[in-house]
Amino acid sequence: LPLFERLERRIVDGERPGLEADLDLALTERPALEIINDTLLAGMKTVGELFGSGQMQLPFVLQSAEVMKAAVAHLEPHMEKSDSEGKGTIVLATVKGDVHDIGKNLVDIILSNNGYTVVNLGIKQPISTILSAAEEHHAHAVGMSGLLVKSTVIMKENLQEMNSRGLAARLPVLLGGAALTRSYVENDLSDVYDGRVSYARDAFEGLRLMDATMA
Ligand code: B1M
Repeated sequence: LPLFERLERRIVDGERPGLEADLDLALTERPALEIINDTLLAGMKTVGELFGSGQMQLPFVLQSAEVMKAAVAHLEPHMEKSDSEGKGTIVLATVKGDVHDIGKNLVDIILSNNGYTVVNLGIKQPISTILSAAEEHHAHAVGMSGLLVKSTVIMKENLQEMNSRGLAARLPVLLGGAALTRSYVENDLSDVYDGRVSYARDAFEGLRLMDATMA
């Protein structure tokens, strides 16, 4: 297979040996971010479709995710970094009950490379932990990721909790993850939080929204 198809295939097949060599080769032709966005994420999309239609079993999905993570880790040092720093602090977490973190970690990389301090709490984080971290780090925003449909319900509860703690005036919220839709966030979730709630389709929209929030 040609290089970029082979790389995409590696994600789908969860094939790690030789990954780094292929990525190094790919880097001579395309920037790191383009490799992630156009090639690796296309592979993850196929994994999702195969899994969703019952053609792929969970252990293989896990292998694909591990190859994806290794690929991103290998590419990260090659990503463009802006000179700006100190643009603000965001606490980032995957919500309670949800283990998916590839997207969240991409958001971390993109924001960190573009001048933000990111406090990445990891997966399965209850709102109490997220809010303690936000207070401790004087965060300017909270970012929540979730890929399961049940995570959208958790996000709603989290926003209600934030509202009842009176955080709306000072803590804007950024939401993302495959289970969400723009209309669910903008219509249903915005209603439960008196502060700013924004939906980011991908990590770059997350960056644009953070820039807009901090402006
Ligand atoms: Co899971 N899984 N999974 N899974 N998994 C999904 C989400 C699913 C859609 C697959 C499917 O059925 N087609 C489905 C959810 C269905 C539903 O809820 N209705 C599903 C399921 C069912 C499950 C389990 C329940 C399976 C089981 O155990 N029977 C289980 C859940 C465990 C749990 O969470 N409690 C499970 C487990 C796993 C693995 C552990 C095997 C693995 C995760 C490994 C890991 O993350 N470390 C996994 C994977 C890999 C997937 C799919 C195939 C791929 C997810 C991914 O990494 N995509 C996924 C299929 C899909 O999403 N369609 C699926 C790439 C990633 C870059 O995309 O995270 O969406 P994403 O991030 C994007 C944007 O959404 C956005 O930016 C990124 C791009 O730039 N974004 C943000 C994300 N977060 C953001 C936050 C922001 C801003 C933007 O600001 C804060």
